[in-house]
Amino acid sequence: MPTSNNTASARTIAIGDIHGCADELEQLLQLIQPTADDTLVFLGDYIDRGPDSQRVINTVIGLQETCEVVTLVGNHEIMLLDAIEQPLMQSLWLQFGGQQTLDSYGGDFDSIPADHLTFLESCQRFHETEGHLFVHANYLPNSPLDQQDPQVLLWTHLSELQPTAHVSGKRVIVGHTPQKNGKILDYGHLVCLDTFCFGNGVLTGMDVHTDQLWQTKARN
Ligand SMILES: [Mn+2]
Repeated sequence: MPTSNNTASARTIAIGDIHGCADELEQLLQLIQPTADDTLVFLGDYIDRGPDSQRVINTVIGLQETCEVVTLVGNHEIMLLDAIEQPLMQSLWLQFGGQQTLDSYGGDFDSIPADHLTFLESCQRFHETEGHLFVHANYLPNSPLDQQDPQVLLWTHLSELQPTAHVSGKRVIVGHTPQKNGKILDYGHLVCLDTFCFGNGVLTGMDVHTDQLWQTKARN
């Protein structure tokens, strides 16, 4: 048996910031129809701001039965985990869209199930393949991913820092900086897939080998 990633039909599909938009995520997965040969790389920020963070996490956890799933951590997941460990951080997170997340769980921290916390804690800071690097927000071009400043990886918008090509020569796929026109940002060496789903934008998935795009928008 060949390993799944070596089959001709195997796709690697990156998915941008979901921010609680469970309907858009479910519609996107309907379009993509992932199979056991595919790898989905989620770029982080599953939660906050949008209407149903709990359902988003359920959907992503459930996908692990269907295909390979790589889940990056975003700054919003970090804020939630910090809020649980440090009560002083709670008001910050709640102001950044955490209230909507807490509401989706019924209103209090104790209602967040253990498997969801395990999921959030398991999310990775980066993912690297033969041709691509995946991070939530940004990178410094001359550092390997395991030596990057977490602040840059998780928080720095592309409006603050537009990096040149990464020293590895690999194309970097990021989210985090919302593209309010609903179009991906493509610098060639750097692609941003956060297309402002929780606002009035769309949720984007991209096959990083063919650049095929899928986008969904919930009916208003
Ligand atoms: Mn973010």
